[in-house]
Amino acid sequence: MAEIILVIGSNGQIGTELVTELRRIHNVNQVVACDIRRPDYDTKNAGPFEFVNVLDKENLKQIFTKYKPTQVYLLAALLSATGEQNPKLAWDLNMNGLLNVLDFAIDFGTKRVYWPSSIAVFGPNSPKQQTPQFCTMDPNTVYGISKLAGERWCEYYFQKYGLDVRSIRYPGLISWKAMPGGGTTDYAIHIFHEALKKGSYSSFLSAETELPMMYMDDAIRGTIELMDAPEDKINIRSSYNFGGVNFNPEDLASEIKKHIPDFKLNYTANDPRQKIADSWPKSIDDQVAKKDWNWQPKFDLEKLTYEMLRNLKKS
Ligand code: AKB
Repeated sequence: MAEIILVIGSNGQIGTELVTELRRIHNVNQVVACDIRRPDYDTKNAGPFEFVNVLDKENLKQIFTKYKPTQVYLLAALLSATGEQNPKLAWDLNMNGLLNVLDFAIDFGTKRVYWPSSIAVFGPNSPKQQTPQFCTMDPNTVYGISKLAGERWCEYYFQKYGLDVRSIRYPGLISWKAMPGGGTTDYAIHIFHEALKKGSYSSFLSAETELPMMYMDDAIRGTIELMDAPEDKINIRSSYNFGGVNFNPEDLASEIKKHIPDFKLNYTANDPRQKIADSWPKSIDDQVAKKDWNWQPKFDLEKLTYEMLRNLKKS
């Protein structure tokens, strides 16, 4: 049976690249981009596009009725920093959006659902180094709380209804095609834009704030590899730890200086995102993903920096 794939939240940082890659792998018309905003490309040439608001059940039902998707990727969410500015909306979108999609996936016989979790599920009492798959989890942002609750719902729907839901705990994702949307790790993208434009950047995270990060090409490849893995290999139905590269703003600046020797990094004090970053892991132990579905990142800090600067210069 031909796959019909819905990508909900298709205009965001991940959606933009995931839709392109899925359309490269499948027939363009098998991948339906869905978002509350019109994309800024010509939808007629690019493939099907639908307006979808995951909180509007009637709208969602119409889309499921029209396409009867075999796979759904649900990416629509409010991230850690914007979530703190509007906690109730973040909870509503991140939680009820997920439950609506899980329910329609069951009603319409969708084979497989992907939903991203995040390193934000960990908190101040989680181990900071090589944070394991299973450990204390006490997230203190509404985003982290919603992701942890969402993980439990995913596992519940798998166990109770047999729905094949798969998930990854993304670290900060570094990309050049679309801007990030209000996360704590966004400094690691802004720094490249400002380095090329102004030769300097003022980081809202302090010099020693080390966080798990990943180049978008790795994240997209890993996501599709997880979705393509045989069902009997998937032992985690909450969400998989997923490791790429770990660095702090100073490490990143040193790497950028190899290409832009005069680059200057300054720091802005007292940004609320610092407290969020301080509660997150510095590195992730992803041996379960490696064992279950052969996860292997390809981009280290050197390669990621080279690719970001090279692509941003061209764009
Ligand atoms: C954020 O910073 O909120 C996201 C994430 C790590 O999930 N990039």
